[in-house]
Amino acid sequence: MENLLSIVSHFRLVGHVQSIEPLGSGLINDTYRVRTTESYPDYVLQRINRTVFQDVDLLQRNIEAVTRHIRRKLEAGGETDIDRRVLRFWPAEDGRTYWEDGKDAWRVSTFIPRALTRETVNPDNSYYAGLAFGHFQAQLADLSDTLGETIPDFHNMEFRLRQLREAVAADAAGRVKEVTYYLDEIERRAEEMCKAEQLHREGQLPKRVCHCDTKVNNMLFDAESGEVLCVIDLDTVMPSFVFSDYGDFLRSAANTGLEDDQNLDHVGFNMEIFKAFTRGYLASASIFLLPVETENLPYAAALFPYMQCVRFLTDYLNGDAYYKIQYPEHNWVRTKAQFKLLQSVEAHIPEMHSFIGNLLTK
Ligand code: GN1
Ligand code: MG
Repeated sequence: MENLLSIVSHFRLVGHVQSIEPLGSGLINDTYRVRTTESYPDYVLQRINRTVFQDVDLLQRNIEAVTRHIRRKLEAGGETDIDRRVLRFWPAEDGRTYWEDGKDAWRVSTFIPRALTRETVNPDNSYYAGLAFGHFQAQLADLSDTLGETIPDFHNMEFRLRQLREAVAADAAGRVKEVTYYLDEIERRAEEMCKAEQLHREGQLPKRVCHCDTKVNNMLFDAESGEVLCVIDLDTVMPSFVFSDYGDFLRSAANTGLEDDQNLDHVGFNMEIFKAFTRGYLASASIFLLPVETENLPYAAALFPYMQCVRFLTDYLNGDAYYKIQYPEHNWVRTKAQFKLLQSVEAHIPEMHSFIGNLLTK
């Protein structure tokens, strides 16, 4: 606490800090809520994980470009609740939007009041989430700043498979022998799952500015109306395929179980959430989506549980170097839960195609 207070003192904030407490459930950064005395805004303080985000300057420049662009659009559109619809980062004493204490990098944004995050959603919330992500991609479609890749090849499936194969070859934690069934299942799907990279190389599939971490707890819902106010966790906003945002939301929101459910009977793909989200997403995104993008939305729904399964398994084999874990087998449990979700998604693919086809011909 002492230490956190001294970090906050390096930012040019208004108000008097009263207390600092942990916030949220992210797997990468450490997040705190900074409470101030009444009538001043509260803040969110974050320690940026430097092992994951090696170029903090590029990261914050991306975020500044994105929030500036969205803020301008909101202003031009006459929006009155701007400070709840886009994040605001505060300058440190040297004017940059982050501060380094010699070891870690820190940043501060305004805490958005009367909002909540969710770990699960119902069809109504998902419809709003779909609208919000389609809208987010549309808002950023004319961003003139070129964004850097804050994590190179972040959602590149070919790259993620290479990382897995390297982890298998190294077998650093001696765990490969336990996981061979899953390795076979992953390899069997590898070519199909790399379809996006292939389509991109053929010049058929564009990259657009995407959020790239649209899991359900990365958005803020208005506590009263239930609408999505804004998306948070902007570290991975970068050029990618639209599949990233569509697929990662469904991976987390349409899962009937937890991302790390120990009981695989709980895990499955909820088609009601899928339908509501897809209706929302297409309502705001179909104006810019190409046929190759809409046709492949069911593929995107499968790609993200698959990719997450590969990433969790890779981390498990590497001895848990990347994701925060709560117990030694945690990444293994996550791997199995994501694979179960993938199987359930696969079973629904024809139904997804016909649902989307019907929506588009209406
Ligand atoms: C991480 O930071 P957080 O918890 O929102 C990860 C995502 C994964 C997710 C799995 C930078 O997101 O890519 O999908 O965990 N973020 C990064 O829960 O790797
Ligand atoms: Mg998060």
